[in-house]
Amino acid sequence: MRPGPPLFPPLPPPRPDDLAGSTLPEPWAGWVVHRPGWLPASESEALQARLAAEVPWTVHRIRMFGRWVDSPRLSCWMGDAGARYRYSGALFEPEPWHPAVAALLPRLEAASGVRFNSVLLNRYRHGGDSMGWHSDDEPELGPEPVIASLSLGAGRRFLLRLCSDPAQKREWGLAHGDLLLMRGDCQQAAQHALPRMAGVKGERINLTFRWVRPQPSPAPTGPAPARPPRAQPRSAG
Ligand SMILES: O=C(O)CCC(=O)C(=O)O
Ligand SMILES: [Mn+2]
Repeated sequence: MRPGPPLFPPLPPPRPDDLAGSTLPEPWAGWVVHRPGWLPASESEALQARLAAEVPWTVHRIRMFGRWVDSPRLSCWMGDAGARYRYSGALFEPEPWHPAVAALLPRLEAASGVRFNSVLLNRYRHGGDSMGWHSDDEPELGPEPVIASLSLGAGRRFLLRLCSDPAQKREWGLAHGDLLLMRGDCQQAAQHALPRMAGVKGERINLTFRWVRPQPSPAPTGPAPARPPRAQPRSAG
């Protein structure tokens, strides 16, 4: 594990370019920073191809309405040893850093103003893969986590809605190489989702970098284990 990051990194001060050109009112403007094309296209292409081929992708089993179900995408939890993550009723041990992701980490940290010790990778095989409404509000992320999300591949819609009034929504288009930061009390006050998009044929990989408080070893009674992906690509939920 790398030495010495604070348990809960402070919120970085807004940078001059964070709000430049943003037409969003508060609270959205304070929650989300979108930097289109943050990673140059040639780097994004090479990274996407490497990650698709070399990451140990699995279908995470998640708890929904009291049942264990396959999540509708492929995933991989990666990070420092001890950066375990409890998510949708399951506890995930981190895979070791992929060298290409580790090489990116200092740039992500410089762009975000905080340290990260882990990343959730999600692979959306086509427009039928998705992520439902949720907040990244697990206790090990701390009270106001800064989450840096890097998108590679097919463009997809990213939605945010208020917990107090779900009809109030905002939408961002996330394209190849885009960086999106979520911060402040975004995870307490809002939920986000990556909806299905019927017309999208291409694949997308998304990496959400986080700082998780290192967790003790799990009790022997674990949740349903993740399993390798099936050959057939379509999934329902
Ligand atoms: O794929 C995305 O853009 C969102 C991913 C996400 O919300 C997550 O990993 O928690
Ligand atoms: Mn999320």
